[in-house]
Amino acid sequence: MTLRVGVIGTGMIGKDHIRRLTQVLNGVEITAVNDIDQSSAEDAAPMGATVFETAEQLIQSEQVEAVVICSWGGAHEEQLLACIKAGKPVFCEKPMVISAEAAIKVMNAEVAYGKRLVQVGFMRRFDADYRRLKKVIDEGSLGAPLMYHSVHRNGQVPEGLYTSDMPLNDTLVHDADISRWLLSDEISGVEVRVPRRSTQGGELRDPVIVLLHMDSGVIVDVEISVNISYGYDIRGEVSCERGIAALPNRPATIITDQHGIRQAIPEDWRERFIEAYDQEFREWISAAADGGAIGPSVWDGYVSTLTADAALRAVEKGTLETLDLIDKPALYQQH
Ligand code: NAD
Ligand code: ISE
Repeated sequence: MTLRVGVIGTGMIGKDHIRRLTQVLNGVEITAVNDIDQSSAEDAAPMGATVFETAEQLIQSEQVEAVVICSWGGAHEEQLLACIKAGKPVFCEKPMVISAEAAIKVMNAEVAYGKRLVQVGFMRRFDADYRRLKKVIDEGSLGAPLMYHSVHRNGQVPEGLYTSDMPLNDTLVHDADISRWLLSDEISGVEVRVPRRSTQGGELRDPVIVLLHMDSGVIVDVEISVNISYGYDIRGEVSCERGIAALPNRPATIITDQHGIRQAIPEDWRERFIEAYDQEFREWISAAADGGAIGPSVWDGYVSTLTADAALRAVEKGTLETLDLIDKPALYQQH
């Protein structure tokens, strides 16, 4: 059976996902696309796909069984609610939404529907290196985790696309989600430290150091540098009671020549996480074909949004800001 998918948002990641859905993965066909920039949608549309004028028309269309949302974060709430209303499985890029109120609206709609339909684009959970790291922690041979060091370095951010808060309201969500998943823990509080500002970042508050306080007492430190020029560099190291487990640097091949001993640096997220995105969609296609979703849920999107909100308060006030989570609905207890 072939899953008929409509893609909303045909910018950088929308195009990359269209490439993997049409050229890499099986069991899926793109039958529809939409973008507020009609010419971008027309350029990106695979042969035979219909270009819809509005996202709502795409979601309602009988040509579309499941939806992939790659529009800007502020547009996700309305599009997610329309997908849930139509009872269609939907993959939504991060950030799921941009306010706690919006996250609760989406959660209430999915809970009322009675079944998971939404998968949030936290692709690190599908990355083979992160999965191996989690297996080591879960096996317990190193003892309990005590600290996690997460480094999130991005080469550059497109000028003018984001506000100065971007490292905290857009980038941090990945580190927040992977920390919760890796450590099987929940975030209870957030602190932010702001060092000397990089001249590479214009108006952006960049870099920042975020401390995530976990329920268990583990502290996660996150370095976010979104304009570090040299490339895309993601690191992670868990310090446990009897040892340390770390992600390898990627790509893993080590070159030795007259210039020294070195590893290449990925240019951006598309290169570093290429296999993780493929796996994320492989698992999504299978779950969506069954009418559901797998992996990162609306609950996970909600907690990451609350973490971003707490980080924004923490940076303004210079305090430790706590997360005030609602009770977790039964729908998300297993996930
Ligand atoms: P982009 O600006 O390149 O593309 C976004 C596209 O969405 C644009 O073409 C824009 O015209 C379109 N759009 C905006 N609002 C719309 C609406 N209401 N309806 C239809 N189309 C709309 O941005 P991008 O880098 O492709 O990012 C898109 C989303 O993906 C963001 O939420 C971003 O945070 C996320 N993202 C995730 C990852 C990841 O690693 N998971 C990587 C990059 C981007
Ligand atoms: C981008 O939006 C992403 O989501 C990438 O995964 C992240 O690493 C990058 O910093 C963001 O700009």
